[in-house]
Amino acid sequence: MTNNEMVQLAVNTIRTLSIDAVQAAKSGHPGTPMALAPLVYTIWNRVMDFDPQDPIWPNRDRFVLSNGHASMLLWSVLHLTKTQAVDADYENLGHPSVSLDDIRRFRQIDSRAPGHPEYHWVSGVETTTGPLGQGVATSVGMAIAQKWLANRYNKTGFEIFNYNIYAVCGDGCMMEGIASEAASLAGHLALDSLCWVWDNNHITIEGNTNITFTEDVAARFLAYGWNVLRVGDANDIERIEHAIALFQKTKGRPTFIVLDSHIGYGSPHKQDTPEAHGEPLGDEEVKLTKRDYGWPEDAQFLVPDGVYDHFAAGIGQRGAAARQEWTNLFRAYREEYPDLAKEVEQMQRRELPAGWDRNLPSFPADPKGIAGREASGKALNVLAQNIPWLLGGSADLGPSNKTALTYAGAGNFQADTPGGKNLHYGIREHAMGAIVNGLSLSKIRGYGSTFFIFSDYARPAIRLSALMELPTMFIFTHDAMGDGEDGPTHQPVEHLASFRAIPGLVTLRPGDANEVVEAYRYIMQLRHKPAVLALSRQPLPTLDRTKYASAAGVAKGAYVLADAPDKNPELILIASGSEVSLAVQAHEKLVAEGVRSRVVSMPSWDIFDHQPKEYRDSVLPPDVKARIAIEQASTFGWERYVGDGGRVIGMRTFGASAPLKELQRKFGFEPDRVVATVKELLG
Ligand SMILES: Cc1ncc(C[n+]2csc(CCOP(=O)(O)OP(=O)(O)O)c2C)c(N)n1
Ligand SMILES: [Mg+2]
Repeated sequence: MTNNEMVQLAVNTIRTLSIDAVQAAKSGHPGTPMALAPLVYTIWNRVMDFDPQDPIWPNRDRFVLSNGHASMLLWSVLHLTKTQAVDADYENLGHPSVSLDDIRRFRQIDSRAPGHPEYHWVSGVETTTGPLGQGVATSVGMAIAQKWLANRYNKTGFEIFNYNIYAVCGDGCMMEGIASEAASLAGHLALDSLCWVWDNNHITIEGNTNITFTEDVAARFLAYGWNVLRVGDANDIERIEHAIALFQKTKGRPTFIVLDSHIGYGSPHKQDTPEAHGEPLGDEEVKLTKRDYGWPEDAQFLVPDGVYDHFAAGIGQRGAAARQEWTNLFRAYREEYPDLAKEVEQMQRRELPAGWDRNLPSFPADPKGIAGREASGKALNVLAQNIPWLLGGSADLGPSNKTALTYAGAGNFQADTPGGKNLHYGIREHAMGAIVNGLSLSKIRGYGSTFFIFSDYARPAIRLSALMELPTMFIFTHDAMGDGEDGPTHQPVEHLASFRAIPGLVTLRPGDANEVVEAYRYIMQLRHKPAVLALSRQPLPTLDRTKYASAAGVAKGAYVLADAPDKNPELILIASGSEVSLAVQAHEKLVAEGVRSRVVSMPSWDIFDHQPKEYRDSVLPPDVKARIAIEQASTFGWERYVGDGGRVIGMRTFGASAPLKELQRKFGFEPDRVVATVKELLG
């Protein structure tokens, strides 16, 4: 067999595994794997420095399949390269990530070949994709990380981080706004380790793209400042390789490759049709297609002799050599730069450096107090100095969010200053969310920030953070009616409820400056969970912690802040954020009137729900039924804590444009109103 024949055999193995898997599952997307098999073959077997024996080696090239519906492309190459499985503790499990059996059970329960690529479920998947556009946007975060890591850790003679990021995407990704946001920023930042390949097949689900998508995509990317290349035939492996070689030589710009392809390539009746996108070909068509490929018509899940060896001789050997070379380099690096080497190692395992929480502020009691966002800025500036790889920024609201790192040397991340720790995402919240994910997937402790109301624009990426179990951080300020005169367009109502509904996401709404600090202390120790912080715009009284309980209770999600004199309450006021001090004010009045009241500060439902029952019952004794929750947000969900007999003082409508004081009066967030509700409740 000639080498060309071997290459064709390998490409057709990817195609037929994809076809057979979709056919067996009776669902899935065969057409794009059939078209892009040569591309993925080329990137994996000829280009990428990726060692299948160690899929988490830090300087590996990254591959992102943004058109995640074509997941069979990934399952095929992960299988054919015998990529190994690793667990959440980064241990190699000594067996393949995707077995042929997994592929036979494509899209079935527990198979490591699920419908779409899932990070954390299948080793070798660099990011979860499926929601179109997320993958390419995440790849921009990976490319920012590459620049930052190279700047900090590379030294003369020690290129510790010089990897490239390859992202493959389809028309859907190109249509989604998030991709435009991310591409615009990538061009501005001159991210030349980034290469996107657009599968220009003119087909989406509803038909030919002449019904929806007729813009000049290449011109758009030229305008973004990208290096734009075109390969006119997706089957031309030499041209693909050549285009990628041009990418590798291009400095100062990311590269965009337009790849003209035929969806369902080789299928006599389905090629170039929308049916090839998301339906099995059907038994007859499968046979005809295999005949076209010169494949045995009745063979299923066939990996012909020599194909595994062919991948072992390509990516296998190249990846192993690259990793070995890097490992030797890193050993020498550790001798010369032990501190930096230690950082790299800690970061890889998502550990914190010694002394990460030293100098965190503690705020004295102060009735005038300090805004949540102000306290956050102080804590963040301390943490960013203690944790070198903690970095991030805001979507153009830094001065309001107080996320700017202002200490000497923090710097701005720009094309010519890639060591800066202040990222400027621009007004691109959705891309920001994905970029934070990309940073985190690169083991940087990344954060993003905007007003809480605009978290809506980032939610799909935050949801993926939770699905991927990434320790990302989203710092949202102007968390409630504090935005006052800006009115209902700027006042979040349903946002807390919606974040609380995302599985695995930690939502925290601290009640005063010391709770803000404790929230950060908690979040920084998370290794596999994202966190959302909702912080006040306006000053909140700093509670006297000699009189009330310590803010360290934040780590339990909810805690008894102020209690009835005999610790035997007849009434419980539960509050978060700006309503904690309101509850305390009402509590003081009630206690003075002889009501046995307790105040529970509840910054996080999620954390509280994970405490042992004993603790939960000690905070909210089951026999105390008179409970009132107070929160300047949708009342949705509070029944679970106040029960049938309780009340919720919250929002049942949108807010309004007025000074905060008037809004507090209009919507009932005043001590007297709380007291009146208590009296009504206690009869
Ligand atoms: C955000 C988002 N919207 C909609 C979908 C549903 N969807 C999956 S694939 C697809 C069509 C994608 O067309 P294209 O990217 O051109 O992929 P091709 O069929 O060419 O592979 C759609 C609408 C999705 N996965 N994500
Ligand atoms: Mg398409």
